[in-house]
Amino acid sequence: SLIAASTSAALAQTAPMAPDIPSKFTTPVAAADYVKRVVEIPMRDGVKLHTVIVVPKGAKNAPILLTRTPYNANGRASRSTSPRMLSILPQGDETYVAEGYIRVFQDVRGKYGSEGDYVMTRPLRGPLNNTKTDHATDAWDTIEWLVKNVAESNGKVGMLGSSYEGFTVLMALADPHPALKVAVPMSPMVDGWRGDDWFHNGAFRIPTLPYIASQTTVRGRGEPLATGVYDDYEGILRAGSVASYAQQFGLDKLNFTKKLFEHPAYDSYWQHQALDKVLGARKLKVPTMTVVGQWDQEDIYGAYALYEALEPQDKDNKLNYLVVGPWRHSGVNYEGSSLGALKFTGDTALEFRRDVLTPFLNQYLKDGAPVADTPPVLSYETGTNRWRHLQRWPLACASGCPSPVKPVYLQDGFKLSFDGAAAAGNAYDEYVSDPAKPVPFVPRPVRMNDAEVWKPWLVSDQRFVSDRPDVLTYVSEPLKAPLHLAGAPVVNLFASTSGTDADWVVKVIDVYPDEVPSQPELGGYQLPLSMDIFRGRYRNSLEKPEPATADKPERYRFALPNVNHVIAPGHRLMVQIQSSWFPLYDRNPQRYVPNIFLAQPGDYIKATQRVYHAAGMQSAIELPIVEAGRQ
Ligand code: PG9
Repeated sequence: SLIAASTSAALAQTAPMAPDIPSKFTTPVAAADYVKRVVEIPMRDGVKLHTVIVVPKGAKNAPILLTRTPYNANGRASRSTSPRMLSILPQGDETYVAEGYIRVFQDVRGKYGSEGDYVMTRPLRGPLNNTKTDHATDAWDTIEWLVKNVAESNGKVGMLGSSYEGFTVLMALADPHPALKVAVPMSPMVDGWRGDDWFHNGAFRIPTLPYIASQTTVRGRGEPLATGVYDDYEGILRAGSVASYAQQFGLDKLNFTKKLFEHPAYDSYWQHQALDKVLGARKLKVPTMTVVGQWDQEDIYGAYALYEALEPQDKDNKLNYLVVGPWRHSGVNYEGSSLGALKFTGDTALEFRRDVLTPFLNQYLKDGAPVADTPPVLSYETGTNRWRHLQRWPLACASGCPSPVKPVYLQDGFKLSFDGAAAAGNAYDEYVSDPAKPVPFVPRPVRMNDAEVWKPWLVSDQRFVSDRPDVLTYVSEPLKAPLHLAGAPVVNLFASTSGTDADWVVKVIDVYPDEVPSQPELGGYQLPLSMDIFRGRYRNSLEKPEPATADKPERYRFALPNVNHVIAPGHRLMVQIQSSWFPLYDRNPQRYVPNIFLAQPGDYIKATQRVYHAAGMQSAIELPIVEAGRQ
């Protein structure tokens, strides 16, 4: 036949042994709907920063959205190899990219394609930085270059990004270029000691160490630690201390590890870097929408602290906005219809990006765009699962909020009650905290690299520890009416230790009814609403630690993370208390040593902890309860 003849003719022209890899080959590409330019932008000190600019084809007078990253600008702008701009950019960009934005990613100084030295979360020029450059100047110089050199731009720039990329947004706000018209820091790192990435209230977060390995061993992406132990609980415990774990992988030789080990307390090194304080003391000129997830497992502290610090400058509600979704860390940029066992009323992250974020960006960046209807605070109220448009945050606090706080007291018999009179019975409950058997933060085996465990861990069912002998569990009667919490619970603990230092982990939990017909696996679920750790040595001063006196009850007072949740009737309120949370946090040796990073094996001792519920020593959690009708 004709086909057979032409096939064999064609075959005959290609010798069987003709090499199959040509010396040169270019794959024909379908016409892309964008143009990608890669440029090296010079900073004021001559250092060039590697920058990827993606322009929609045919764009004119288009606004620019800039993200400054330590995570590889080339990679951030090539999610796939598609001819479509929406497909090559990150999933979270989709809603606004569809509106014709120019998208720019830039490697920060010293990372990936950029020249210069990398300094982890480089401090602003000032007491900790005596050079002429920082992230504020680098953002300034970059924006200056972009508006002058990107011919398709309308001269207006917005910055957005999550986590470290949110931190670089805040840095640009320290001295913003006049073309920077809007800023959206998402899950930003604000204070590495108080409650974001490195420490929480002085307790060290061990995942910092592999992060240091991935970020500071090489200019590109470092190798994961080859631990050789499947269960990180076992591997980290066996090392004996954080210092010896770091030594095992040579991380003690890296400067950022040294800086951490030299600054265990909240000294001037940390205070000067706290961006809520730094930015609160400067004039806020750029409309800023700070975004965070209620269950942000990496940066749960900073967004609220920043909002609070900036709010006094925004009497007219025109500059300082807060958005809280039912999300994990950076969850705003992904699919948001569920988190762990929790299911919401649709893709909450997409709803926010489409209905609130995009109109907000458009208002400030697109020529002639309408004013967006942006509420001062947008918060997803979990439990009832509804977005709430609010005038302020929080709704309940010790003073100056629509509702006051209301203490719930720990009572004898492991009860919780709003009645503050100490019930007859034991003056305290006690447990033995053994550093050789720390309480795990998720069920073992603990795989710190398992993203499926890490991302939703802040909503994980707490039943796996509630009956451990070293966890105190207090629970209320089933609620008769809904209980709406909207703010930060404050722990007010009267407690003693037989050692000379102790950690206190406190959890506020919503206990589901015995059966939940609509989602049976939630029957009896212990849903953490707000939980954190406090290193006892800092009870009187975060800067100057002090040993505890063995067996003497003392007051430990600290705020837990913010929550906006309604506990439904029939559910019960629970509080759990324990003295370790491993291996997310390093163990407190429980014998006071000046620097826990340098603790020796013999310093780790068992201690008997007592939590008091006696007259004059009534341990309580001050709850931000919204009184009916007071929003
Ligand atoms: N949480 C990460 C981080 C932020 C800032 C400093 C260091 C780490 C992040 O996700 O980028």
